[in-house]
Amino acid sequence: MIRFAFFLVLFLSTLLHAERPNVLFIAIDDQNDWIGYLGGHPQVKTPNIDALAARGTAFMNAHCQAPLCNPSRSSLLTGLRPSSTGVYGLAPGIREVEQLKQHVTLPQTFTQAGYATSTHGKIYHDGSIRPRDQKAEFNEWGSRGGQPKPPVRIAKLPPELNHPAMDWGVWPPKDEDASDWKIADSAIAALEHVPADKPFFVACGFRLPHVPCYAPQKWFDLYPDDSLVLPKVKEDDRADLPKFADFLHWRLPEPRLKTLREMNEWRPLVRAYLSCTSFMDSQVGRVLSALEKTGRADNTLVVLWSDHGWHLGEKLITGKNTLWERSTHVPLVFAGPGIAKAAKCSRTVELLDIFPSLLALCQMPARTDLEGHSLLPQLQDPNAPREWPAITTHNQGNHAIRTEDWRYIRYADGSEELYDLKADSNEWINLAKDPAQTARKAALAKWIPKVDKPPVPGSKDRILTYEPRTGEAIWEDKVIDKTAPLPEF
Ligand SMILES: [Ca+2]
Ligand SMILES: [Ca+2]
Repeated sequence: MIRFAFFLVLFLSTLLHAERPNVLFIAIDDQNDWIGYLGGHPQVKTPNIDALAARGTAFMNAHCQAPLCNPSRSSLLTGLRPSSTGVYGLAPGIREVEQLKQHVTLPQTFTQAGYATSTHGKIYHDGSIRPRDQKAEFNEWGSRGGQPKPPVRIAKLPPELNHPAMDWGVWPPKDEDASDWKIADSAIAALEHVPADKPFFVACGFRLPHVPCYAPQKWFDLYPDDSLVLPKVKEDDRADLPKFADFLHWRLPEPRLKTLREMNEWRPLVRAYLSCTSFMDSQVGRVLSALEKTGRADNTLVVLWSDHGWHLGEKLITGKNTLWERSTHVPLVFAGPGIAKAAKCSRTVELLDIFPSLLALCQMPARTDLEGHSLLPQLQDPNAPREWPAITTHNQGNHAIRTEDWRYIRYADGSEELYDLKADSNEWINLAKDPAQTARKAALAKWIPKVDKPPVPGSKDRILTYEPRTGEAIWEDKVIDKTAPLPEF
C-alpha cells in the first residue's frame, strides 16, 4: 500500500511537472527599440528576434521601470517598483536591502517549485548577488562572458572621457571570442543537459549592445558607413525642458552629442551599436536553435526583454538615465504554448508584468505582493483592453507615466513635461505649460506612485536626491550648481 502510494505520488508529480511549461528567459542589456519588429531604426537587422516575435506576441509599447541596469533588473526580478524598494542606483543588490532579504524573487519562485534553473551572462546586475546567496536564486550559475580587450582603444574621445566602457569598433576578430558568444555557449550547454524529468528555467542575459560596443567585422559590414542613417535630432530640443531634466544625467561617463560630433565619433558609435545589436541577435538565434534541438520547444515559453533603452544623440546625449522614450521603450516578446502567434500588442505594458505573467502561464499561484499585472489577456488576444499605463522612475520623485498616446513626466521639484506621442513621436515639443493640457496632466498624474521611498542605505552610482526645504539637488553627494549648464563631454 505504501509502495502504491509512493508510485501514485511520483506519477502525479511527474504529470504535474510534465504539464508545466519550461521557460527560456532571454535578457538584452541597454537595447533600445532599434529592433526590426519595433521599427526604431530603419536599417537595423535582427532576423532572429523578428522570427521569435512572429511566432509569438510582440509588445510594441513595453517600458522599463528604471532607466539603469541594477534598478531595472531588481524591479523585474522582485516584481516591485523602484519607488517601492528605494533601489535606484548601481548598488546595493536586493539582498542587502532589509525589506527584500526574504522576498521571493522570480528566479527563486522557479527554483523553489522544482524547476531546473540556471543563469548565464547578465540577468541580475553584475555582482549584485553575493556568492553565498546565489544558489537560492538559481541552481546553476554559468559563464558570465568576458572577452579580451582590444590592444588599444578604438574610439577617439577627449581625455576627460577615459572610462574603459566608452569605446566602440571592430573587435574581437572572431565571433567565438566575443562575450555574447560565450554566454550563448553556456546557455546552449545548459539546454543540452536539462534533466528530462523536470521542467527547466534557463536564463540567458546578453551583454551587447551595452558599451563597449565591440563586434567582429562582418557585423559592421551589415551597415555600410556611407549609407548609415543617424537618429533625428532637434538642435534646440532641450530649450523647452525644465532644468531638473538635466540633473537626472548630470555627470556621466557617456559622451554628449557635442563631444561625439567634435571627435567625429557619432557615426562610428551609431554604426557600432547597430552592429552589436545584430551580433547579439545572431546569438539569440543560436540559443533558440539549441532549444529546438532539445525536442521540448513546443512546451517552452520564451520571454525576451531588455532592461532599458539608450540614447544615441537624441536630446543631445548618449546613454540612459532619462525618462524619455529612448530610455524607457524596450523590446518584449513572449512565445510558446498558449500565446497568440504573429500578434502585435500596442497596449502599454511594463517589465514588471513579466513576473505575474509567468506565474499565470506556469500555473503557479498568483501573488498579491507583486506590482505588475499579468499579461495573460493580451497574450491570448493582443487587442484585449488594459487599464494601466507604464511607469518609469529614475531616482526618488522622478516619474514618467506612459499611456498609448501620451507621456507625462514629473520631476522631484514638481516640474513637468508632456508629450503627445501620436503627433510627436520624437518627443520634441513639451506641452506641459499649455493651459489646454491641465486636465490631461492631472489625469496622468494620478498614476504617480503613492509610495515614493528615498534611496536605500548603501545606494551609490548615479544617485540624485532633492531637498525640498532648500531646493537643492544633489548628484552623487555633490550639490548641483543650478546656474551651470549641463556639463559637456
Ligand atoms: Ca542595462
Ligand atoms: Ca524639446
